Amino acid sequence: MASYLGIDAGTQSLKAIVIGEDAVLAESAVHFGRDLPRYGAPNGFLPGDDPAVRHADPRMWTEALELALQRLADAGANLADVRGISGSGQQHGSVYLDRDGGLSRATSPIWMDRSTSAECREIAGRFGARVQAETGSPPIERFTGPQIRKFFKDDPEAYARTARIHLVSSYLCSQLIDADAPVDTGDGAGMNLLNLRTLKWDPELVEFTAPGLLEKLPRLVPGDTIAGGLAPRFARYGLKPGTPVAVWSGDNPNSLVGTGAAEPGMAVISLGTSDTFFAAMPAFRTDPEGCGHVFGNPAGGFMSLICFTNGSLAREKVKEACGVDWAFFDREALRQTPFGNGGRLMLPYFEPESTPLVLKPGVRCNFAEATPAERIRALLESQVLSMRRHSAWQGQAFTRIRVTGGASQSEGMRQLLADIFQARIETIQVANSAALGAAMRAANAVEGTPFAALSARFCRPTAVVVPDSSKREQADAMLAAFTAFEAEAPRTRG
Ligand code: XUL
Repeated sequence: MASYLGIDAGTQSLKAIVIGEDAVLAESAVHFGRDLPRYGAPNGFLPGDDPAVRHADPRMWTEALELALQRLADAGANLADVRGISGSGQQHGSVYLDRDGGLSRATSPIWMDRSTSAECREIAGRFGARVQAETGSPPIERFTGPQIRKFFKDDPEAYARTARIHLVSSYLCSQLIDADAPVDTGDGAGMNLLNLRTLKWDPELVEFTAPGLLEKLPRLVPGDTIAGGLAPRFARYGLKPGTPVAVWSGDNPNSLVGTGAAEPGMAVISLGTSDTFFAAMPAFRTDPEGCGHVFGNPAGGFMSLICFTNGSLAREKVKEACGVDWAFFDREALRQTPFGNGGRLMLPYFEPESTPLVLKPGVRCNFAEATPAERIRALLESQVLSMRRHSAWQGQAFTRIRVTGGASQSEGMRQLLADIFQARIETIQVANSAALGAAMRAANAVEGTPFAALSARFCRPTAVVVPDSSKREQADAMLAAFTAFEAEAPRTRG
C-alpha cells in the first residue's frame, strides 16, 4: 500500500507523520528544547535580552529532521512504502547561505521577531498601500522582506556574501533533495515580496528591500510542484532514494489542507494561545484594515489568515482573575447567563493585539460590575464577535466552520460560535494538522488524488453543533454594538 510522509518544522518541535489509505500509520516528534539541548533554545528560539529579537540556529532544524526520521524507523514504520514526501515550516523565518551552501548568517530570525519596525516604515514610506494591495499584507515586522532589509542594513558584508536566502520550508526541502529547492506561493506570500496578482517576485519591492536580492531568492512555484527526488543519504532510514519530494509550504497553508478546508466555503478557527481564523478564498482580496493576511492556497487560489493574539492567553487571565477552573466556563458561566449577557462587552488586550492592531496593552469593559459568570461570558462573546467582525472583509458567509485547539473542547464555546456566526460548527481532532496537510499535499502532488477525496478520508469531523436560527437577529445586533465599542478603543493603525 502506498504511503506518504509529511513533516512539520514548527516553532518548538519538528513532527513527522506517515499516512496510508485512510489512516495515520506512524508519527514521531522531536522537541528542540528537550531533545536537542545543545542548541540552547528551550522554547525553539535563542534566549536574549531584547524581547523583540527572536532567532534560532537553523542547524537545529536539520538535525531534528534527521532525528524525527530515525525515530520513525526505530518505531518500526515501514518507510520503504513511502511514495511521496512534503513538509511544512513555521512561516516567515529565513536562512542565509553562502555560495558553498554554508551559513552566511549564523542564526535565523523567526516569526516571533518584531525588531524590524524601522524597515517596515521605510518600505511603507516608499510604496504605501501598494504593498498590501499586491503582496496581501502591509509591511509586517515578522515578514521576511523587512527581516532581510534589516540584515542588509546591519551587516552589508555578510549580506553580500549571501548567495541564497531560504524560508524554513524551502531550506528543509533543500536538505531532503540535496539541491536548491523552490519556494511555494503559499509560504512565499508571507514575505512582503511576492506579488499575488502576478504570482512572481515583485521586482521593485525586492530591489528596494535589499539591492541584488532577486538573485538571492529561490524560484517560485505552485504548491503541487515536485521539487526533486530524495537524496541517497536518506536510505539509512529505509526511505527509497529518488522518492518524489513535493515543494514544502508554510504551516498555515498546510493546516488549511490538513483540516479539510482547502476548498472555499468553510473556515477554520483554531483556539490556541492565540486564536487564528483562516479560510480558502475564491478570489484575491485584502483586508481594508490591514490586519488579515492573504497567502497562497496550496490547492490553488488564496487563503486568509487572521491572528487574534489574546486568545487562550486572555481566557486564562480572566479565569485566574475570577478564581475559577475551566470546568466553570461550561458548567456555570455559559449556562447561568443568557446569550447577549445584557450587552456586556470586553476588549481583552492583556498583550499587544494584532487584530485589531493595538500596540499598547489594556483591558476595556463597557460595564463596571459583573459576576464571574457574566465576566467570562463577556470575554467569550466579545472574542467571537471580534472574529466575526474581523473576518467579514473576505466577503464570504461561512456556513460551516471547523474548530480545533484546546478551547474547542468546550461545548458552550462551540454553541456560542454557532449562534454568533450562524454557522454549523464541526469539531476536528487533528493534533497535527500541518504535518497531516503536508502528507496530503504529497499524495496530491504525486498521485493526483483531489484534496476533497483526501479530506473525506483524513479530516472527518467528530462532533457537530448547529446554530439556533432564532438568535440570528440578536447576533447581528450584538455585532453592531461590539463594532461601535471597539471603534472607541485607542488604536495605532486601522
Ligand atoms: C503566521 C505566523 C505564525 C507562524 C508560526 O503569519 O506568523 O502562524 O507561521 O506558526
